[in-house]
Amino acid sequence: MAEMVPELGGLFDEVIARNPGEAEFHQATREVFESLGPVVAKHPHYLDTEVIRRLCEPERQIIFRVPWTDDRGQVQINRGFRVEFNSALGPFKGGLRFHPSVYLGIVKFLGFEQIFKNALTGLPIGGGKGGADFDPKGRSDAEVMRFCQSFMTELYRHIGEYTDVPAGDIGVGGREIGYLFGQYKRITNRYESGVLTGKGLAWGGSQVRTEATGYGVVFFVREILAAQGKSFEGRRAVVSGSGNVAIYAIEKVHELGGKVVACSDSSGYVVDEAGIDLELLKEIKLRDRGRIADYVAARGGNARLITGGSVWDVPTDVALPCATQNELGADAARALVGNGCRIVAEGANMPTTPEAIKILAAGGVTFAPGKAANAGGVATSALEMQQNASRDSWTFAHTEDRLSEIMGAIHARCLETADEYGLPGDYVAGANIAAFTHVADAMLALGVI
Ligand code: NDP
Ligand code: 2IT
Repeated sequence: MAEMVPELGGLFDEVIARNPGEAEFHQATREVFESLGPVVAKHPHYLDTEVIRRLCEPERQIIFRVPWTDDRGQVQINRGFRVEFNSALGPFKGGLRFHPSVYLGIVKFLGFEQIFKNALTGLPIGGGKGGADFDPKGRSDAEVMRFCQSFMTELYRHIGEYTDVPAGDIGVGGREIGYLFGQYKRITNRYESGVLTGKGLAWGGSQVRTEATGYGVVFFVREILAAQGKSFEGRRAVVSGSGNVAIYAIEKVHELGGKVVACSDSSGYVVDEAGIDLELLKEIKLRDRGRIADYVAARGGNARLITGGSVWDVPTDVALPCATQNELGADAARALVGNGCRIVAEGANMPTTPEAIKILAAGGVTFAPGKAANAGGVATSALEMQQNASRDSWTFAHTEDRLSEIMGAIHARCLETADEYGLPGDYVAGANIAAFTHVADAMLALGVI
């Protein structure tokens, strides 16, 4: 990664001063600022017009109380968030995260990343993110439903198909989107399908949206491999996490002839040299909402559960971090480089620490940042919005073709932009610069608003 140029250093100091204590937001803005040196050198008007300063300030931030009653009759209070970051390219668009670690700094980092990711898709969507510090683990369906209904009872007034369109993220999948959509429909008395994405196929959802983020990351890696004259055939992969993104990344690696030998959850990781048995993993994780230890118990054979250490200690050609932010640090990067890993592509948002990115680069590893590599999920959300707007529904094959084309186009755009700025093969610079210029040009055209 490049160092930040002095003209941007002052702006970055201001971001830190104006947003104290939001470490993840600082990290995400720093990474973009570090890429923008060559852009402001070539096009100083991006500095003169203060468009960068504007971009760092969300258009609107909503924080609200979410009261609900648990199964024992006890009142619970959580905090809900929606950060509507930038709507220059389209309605605010981005997921909702339900996890105990959620606070404003996490939502802002995710919303900021989302602006650039959504711009890279080439589709008309702005950037936003939301969520709550609610922990769905161990909660009954009825508790999750009451929580979602209370959350939407406040959120509904802020969203709409032309305004802001939430979707899933950590802890928010088809079940939660169903309860949220049901409550929105009830309160507004409108069957407004385009207000949320990630809906079920029977009630306005799109084919491939469930699979899209995981499939998209693997399509992106297929492009990287193709650019190097290689393919997935016979290659080993390690995936972190075992949620929505991880499961469908594993599925697509296997379809393309590779073998995923390890995956994880927050309690440990499993090594299965025969290749992860995806049907079993889906039963445990999607149907039973179980733990990775249950996979090892059911699988038998040589599958091993490891509860200390890191999934990145497992030797691999391709590493796909698909769990959470800052899960792949310096030690993990050194282990990957030492074991001959060639490609790291982020399925999660900002899973690789800045120090780890430097170590990977120095070790000759190709690194694909999340805002490019995991854009397939939100891109397919935009395809869901298209289908809702035209009251149509497309086939799986057609939708997957669109996803594959979009990932190919993002890959090409990153490489072309990196070349244009004299940084060949630098996917971080390519993604940040291509996305920034796209959004900033739209903001400038719309005036000072
Ligand atoms: P899920 O909730 O389906 O799965 C999350 C997985 O990551 C689980 O295996 C979970 O383990 C693990 N995990 C979560 N938090 C932690 C933590 N603090 N430490 C260790 N492991 C953790 O979420 P998704 O698969 O949807 O999201 C995964 C990542 O992908 C996130 O970074 C998300 O922002 C990103 N993403 C998601 C998209 C989507 O369409 N869903 C689109 C683009 C990016 P456990 O169950 O033990 O908590
Ligand atoms: O991080 C992401 O891109 C998502 N969680 C998906 C957002 C969306 O609106 O589909």
